[in-house]
Amino acid sequence: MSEIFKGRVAIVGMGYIGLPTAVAIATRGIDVIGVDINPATVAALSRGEAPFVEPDLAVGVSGAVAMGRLSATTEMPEADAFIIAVPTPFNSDKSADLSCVEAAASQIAPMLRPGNIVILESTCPPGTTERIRKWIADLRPDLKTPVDGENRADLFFAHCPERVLPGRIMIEMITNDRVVGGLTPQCAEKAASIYRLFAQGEILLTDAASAEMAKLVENAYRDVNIAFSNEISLISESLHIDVWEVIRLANRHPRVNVLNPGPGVGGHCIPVDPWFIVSAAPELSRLIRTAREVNDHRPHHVAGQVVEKAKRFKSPTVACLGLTFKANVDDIRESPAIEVVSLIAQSMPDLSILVSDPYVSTLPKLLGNFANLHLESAHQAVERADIVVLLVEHEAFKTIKHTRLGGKVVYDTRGAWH
Ligand code: SAJ
Repeated sequence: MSEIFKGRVAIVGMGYIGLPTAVAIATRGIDVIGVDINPATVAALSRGEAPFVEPDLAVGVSGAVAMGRLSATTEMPEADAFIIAVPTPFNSDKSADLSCVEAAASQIAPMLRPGNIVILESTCPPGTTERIRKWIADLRPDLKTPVDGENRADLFFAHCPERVLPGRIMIEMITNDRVVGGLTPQCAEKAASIYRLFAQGEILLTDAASAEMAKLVENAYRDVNIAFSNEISLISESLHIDVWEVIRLANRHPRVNVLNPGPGVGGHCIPVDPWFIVSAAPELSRLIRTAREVNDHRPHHVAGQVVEKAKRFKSPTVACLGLTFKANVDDIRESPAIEVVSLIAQSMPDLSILVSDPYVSTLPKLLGNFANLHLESAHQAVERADIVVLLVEHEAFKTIKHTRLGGKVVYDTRGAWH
């Protein structure tokens, strides 16, 4: 029979993954302590408030805190299970920066007692769960860790990669299948007992390295497919063929599903994770590397197109709609839209640029220093613009009436008005 988890869970990192996971577990009647280095995050959670926007998260946080199941702290507590959900960006050479993971492991180490489990949710290169075991084994020689698949140990280690889509996190957290990779089968089974508390999808047990690689493959798969559509867009543009029409037709084939071209690939996952595969096997990752390069080039191409269009006017005003990394979220991390706007502003200092995003109330740092750039309401920006560039297909923009765009040059990088 499957083990049922009882005990207390500490989740390290109260971000886009850690906090929704905390809510999902706390709502099942388990005590969860959220740990974060940011005192403002901890203060917001302690008041029962979510520190960022994600559908249904705010109500989940206030409910879990009011029930007394979810609390937050900057200090590592004692617990039965520790889930690490901290950022894993890349270094300048595109290798993974595991400093936050290592810091979390070293803070968890002194709190560990026999029977505890440490679960890594952050996306990491293959072998990281084993590295965590080693870091902790060095700090706690008094506790036996599972070496070489040996089952008898005091501590358990697993990798359970998150795979929820921003904008649908609270739903996908519950409904997605879940990959649970243990350093030993016992580790996997123990980790699964936690995910079974809330996951309605299937729990797929495996080893830690396969789980680590599967997660990277998921995001690289998406990146390669978006690169394909971005390349089709470039080619269609050069042949004066409407790419949206091409994709619409091609996708009527029963085994074809071309994704949407756009101004580039953003967020903290897809532009980052494929590099972990490339740096693990540089000689063998030609397609994955090229896809990254194709997608990274997109903002430059889109900005170049806008500049070309602007040159046709005497003193043009350009409205750039959308700053977040994708539609209907407030997340601006690695946003290609911001890069596009910044590239345009740099190339044409005399151009008047009006930017608008219903999820962004102050100009992001990268855009703060351009004298020719202002944040505006979408209504005002469109009204005053000669050129309207749609960078993010927020619902609020999709409903802009076509008549309001009449007489303007429209560059819809997302095909939302097609
Ligand atoms: N994008 C396109 N064209 C498309 C689809 C997306 O240009 O057809 C762009 C988006 O605008 C955005 C970027 O790609 O800038 C990434 O967006 P996304 O919606 O594809 O993915 P994320 O980054 O929000 O979430 C991904 C998801 N991974 C996969 O779909 C394989 C999610 O399930 C992961 O949990 C998440 O990464 C993560 O945290 O790793």
